[in-house]
Amino acid sequence: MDSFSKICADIKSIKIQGATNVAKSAIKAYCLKPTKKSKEILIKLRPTEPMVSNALNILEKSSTENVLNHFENAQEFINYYIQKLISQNSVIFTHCHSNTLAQALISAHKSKKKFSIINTETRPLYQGHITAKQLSKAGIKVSMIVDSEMLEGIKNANIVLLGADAVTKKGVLNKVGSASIARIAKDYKKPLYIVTDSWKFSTHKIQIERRSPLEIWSRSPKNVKIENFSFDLIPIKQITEIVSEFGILSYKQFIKEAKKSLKRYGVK
Ligand code: RUB
Repeated sequence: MDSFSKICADIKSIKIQGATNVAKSAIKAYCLKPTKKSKEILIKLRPTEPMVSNALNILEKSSTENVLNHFENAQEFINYYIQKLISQNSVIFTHCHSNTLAQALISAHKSKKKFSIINTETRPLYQGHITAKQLSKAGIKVSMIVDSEMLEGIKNANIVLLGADAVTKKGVLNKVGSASIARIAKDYKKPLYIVTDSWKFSTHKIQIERRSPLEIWSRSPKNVKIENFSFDLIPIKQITEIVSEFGILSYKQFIKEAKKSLKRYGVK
């Protein structure tokens, strides 16, 4: 298998996981084979990740170095704003694995902010284990719960922080379970912040990826239908604010800034 195909296979099989890692790897793959066809292939691999098409479109008008610098700069700003957002001794609830959020939490911990995490294991692929490993290795206190205990977890937290796969005009798409988390957070009056790079914004219709039923049950009875939606939508009204490289903004303000910034690169 050539290097381009290897990266594609790793993105498809979720070995490469999380919107930003997927977009960075897509850039790397495209640089190995910069053709129209490879761009199409890369965009189709993970349909709920508009950051891939945004980054590839921007790459046509900018250098690889500029694109990669964007990711680093955005992360640094997000680290700064997360550090400001988190109160001392707070309990933070999160779900799945967002590298953007994990890096920001590690950075806040390094700057002496004290907090602890409650995170879900995140069935069926257990990305919550990645979050728990990264954060605990950095010295952050982590409690892991099964997904179905999310109500209790949110009740015991002060704030909910989630990553994003896509930010749309209707709301945020993130790992399946995020919509339930947002509803529960609203009920318990816990603030919910989305932590994201603005390149995940899209005005296009985003398809929700359905993955193999085998991820859920490899030897299920023939007459059992298994639904494996990978993401769900958090409606705008359940989101307190968005933390991005632009700051901690209302949904409306974030969209305005994201549109403006993508327009500068010629992305619609
Ligand atoms: C991962 C997921 C993450 C976002 C954001 O889902 O939903 O919250 O992708 O990640 P999956 P990041 O494991 O199916 O890719 O902040 O790293 O961009």
